[in-house]
Amino acid sequence: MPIFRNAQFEISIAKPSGLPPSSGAEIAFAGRSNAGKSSAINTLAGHVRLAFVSKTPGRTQLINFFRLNSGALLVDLPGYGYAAVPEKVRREWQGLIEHYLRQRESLIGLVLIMDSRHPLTPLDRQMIDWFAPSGRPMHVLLTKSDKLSRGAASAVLQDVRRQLAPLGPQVTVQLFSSLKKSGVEEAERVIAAWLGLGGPAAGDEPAMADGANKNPRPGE
Ligand SMILES: Nc1nc2c(ncn2[C@@H]2O[C@H](COP(=O)(O)OP(=O)(O)O)[C@@H](O)[C@H]2O)c(=O)[nH]1
Ligand SMILES: [Mg+2]
Repeated sequence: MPIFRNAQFEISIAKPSGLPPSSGAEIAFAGRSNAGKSSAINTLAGHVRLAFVSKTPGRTQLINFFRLNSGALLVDLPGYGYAAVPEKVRREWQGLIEHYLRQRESLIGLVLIMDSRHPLTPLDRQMIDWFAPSGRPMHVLLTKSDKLSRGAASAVLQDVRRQLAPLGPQVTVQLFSSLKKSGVEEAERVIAAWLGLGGPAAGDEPAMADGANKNPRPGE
């Protein structure tokens, strides 16, 4: 389900006070600078430059909101961990991200982007610590998986799953590559389910089926 197709830019904010009213579901994307967050957003959106892909990491200091077809918002959080940023600026970004992850009522799920070659850095752990207490779902994209052999990628996947297992089943992890466009459907399935767009859940099936049209396939 191409839930991110035709996403439209809505607003950028630099301070918590600029946040639009909390209404409708928001899915946030977070990650270290250069982890591949903008590329992943663009890959999911099927868009070349929805989120700016830069060779100069750490430029995005804003929270950018994009409106999805379903009405939900995709929220692109500023990349963190870029060493060359002055301490004062870094504290401001972190304050903004922390405020958003801890306080935002309409935030229904977090997509955390990590470079599969350097997963779970201390700052990634910090994001997880801010967000996980909400009990809301988090999906980790281990991106740039094309840079690892199959065996190495699968070992990283197992290791990150094991390390995050104590957080519970609402935390899920997958491999992703924006270069190879791999992992797109898996990510879409997980996020569509958060938005209630994953098709009828088992419990929603009509109690009485009349035999015809018992398992209608969408699009037929
Ligand atoms: N090989 C490979 N390179 C990637 C992938 N995703 C991003 N990159 C590269 O990594 C760098 C940082 O990507 P970007 O999306 O700007 O990262 P951001 O700072 O997290 O938004 C760029 O040079 C991208 O071309 C991927 O899946 N595979
Ligand atoms: Mg970026």
